[in-house]
Amino acid sequence: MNERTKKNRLIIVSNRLPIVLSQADDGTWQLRRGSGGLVTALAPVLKDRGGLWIGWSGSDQADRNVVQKLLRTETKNFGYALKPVNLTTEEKEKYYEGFANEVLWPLFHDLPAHCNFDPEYWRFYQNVNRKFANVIKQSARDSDFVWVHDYHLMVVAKELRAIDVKSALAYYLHIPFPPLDIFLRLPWRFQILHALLEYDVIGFQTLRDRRNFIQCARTLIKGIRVSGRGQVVSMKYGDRYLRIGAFPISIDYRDFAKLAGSKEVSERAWYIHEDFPEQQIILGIDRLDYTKGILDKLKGYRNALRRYPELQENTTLVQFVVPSRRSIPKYASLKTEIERLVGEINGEYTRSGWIPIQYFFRSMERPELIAYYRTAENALITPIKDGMNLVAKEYCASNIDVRGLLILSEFAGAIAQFQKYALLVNPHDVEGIADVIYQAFKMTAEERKDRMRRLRRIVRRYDIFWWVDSFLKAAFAKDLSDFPLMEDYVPEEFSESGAG
Ligand code: GDG
Repeated sequence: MNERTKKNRLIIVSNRLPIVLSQADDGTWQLRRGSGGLVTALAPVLKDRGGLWIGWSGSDQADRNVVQKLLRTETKNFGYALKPVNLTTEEKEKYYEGFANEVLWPLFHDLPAHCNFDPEYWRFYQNVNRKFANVIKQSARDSDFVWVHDYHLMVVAKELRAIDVKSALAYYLHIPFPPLDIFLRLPWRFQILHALLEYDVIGFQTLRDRRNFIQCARTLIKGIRVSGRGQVVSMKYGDRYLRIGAFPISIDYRDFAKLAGSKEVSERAWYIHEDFPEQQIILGIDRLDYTKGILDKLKGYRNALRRYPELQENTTLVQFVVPSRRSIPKYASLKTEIERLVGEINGEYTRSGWIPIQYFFRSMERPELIAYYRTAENALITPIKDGMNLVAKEYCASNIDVRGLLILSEFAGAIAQFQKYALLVNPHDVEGIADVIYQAFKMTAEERKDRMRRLRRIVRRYDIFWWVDSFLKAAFAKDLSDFPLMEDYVPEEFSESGAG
């Protein structure tokens, strides 16, 4: 990191603070530290340079004075300060569940038919983004580096500029950026684009997302000029220059690998396999979400059982669906559909002593999750569109016995780094998924080992700490030629057979 990057204090802004609030039986509220990859990566940077994390506490039920007090007393050992943005129940419903999750989420995952373009949602989205901006202004100094995260907060920079905040403003989008024809459907397309262009640095997961963004900006806004090649390019907008880059997010590789080798995980992994003697496990772990292609995966597996009977009694699909966003009707009905299909497939193929699909609707503690990653011979990940997909990276990092094979959708962001060594599937191609499942079943131990070893090498090299570092460097580097395309990165390539 160069000298300038060291000087600036960092303000991280995300929809949620990195904490979990919960209410005990006696009604008292408790706070614990969140555990996601983003916190793991950013906490040391925040501690190091001093800083602040701003976000919503995640609860509209807890009294705001109680939240304030908990934040004051329970986060002393975090090493950085946390500052809440309080949301009312109506704001939660219309900004978060409404605009973020019923408009931006489906649209940016190429599903405009799932969108509910309610103008009331848009008004709330702007108001809440303004609320965030006002909280940021209370703390921000001109020399700070404010780093805003994700689709909930796209217009914060515009609000900050409007109230004369002069800090450097950066933005990272964790989900895909849609192609022009899809983005055009958004009734507020101009407002969103203009607002995004108020940031100084914008990061996307992949080159494809960046290209979509640049194409939208060039088409809808006059006078945009883009120069440079490589991972980070420069965009001229009026008299301002922005930096636009592709930074594939990642995980703490070492932490996953270490936990995978722990006694607790090793024992759990052994017990898991005891339940499936002489069988290959095909593992699926997905949040309940229509973007994750869970139904497509189930149909693909059913087709595989039908066309390749050898897979019957020799494979089991272990599918975890992790509860998520259930107050949104589309999610509740997806759950019903998944469970109907699982029932249908199990009803058709179950034999005495063998059930084709083991289905769980719950979340897991980390050791259990990692034990499944470690022991499953295959991971089957079939999103119809995904910003990155960290499950794919976590599976590789945890696969310390190097026996696992990754089967991954062509539409997950992770494919740009993994396409040479994973087996690729198009989630819309039921027979193609089936063929690849059979190909995986037949693959030799040596080929599996070779592929997994190379995948692990990529995840180890480009881990979450690399991600933070390269984003910050891109913001401050004098010369963009410091950012050639990453090695191991294949921008876009489709092979005719479909299979890796
Ligand atoms: C968004 C973008 C992008 C899942 N089940 C359990 C559990 N998990 C953890 C996984 C993983 C995370 O949740 C899921 O991350 P993904 O990347 O797969 O998907 P999204 O939630 O949709 O995330 C995505 C990501 O943001 C980061 O930028 O990659 O494209 O959609 O870390 O481990 N963790 C535990 N128990 C579970 O049951 N402990």
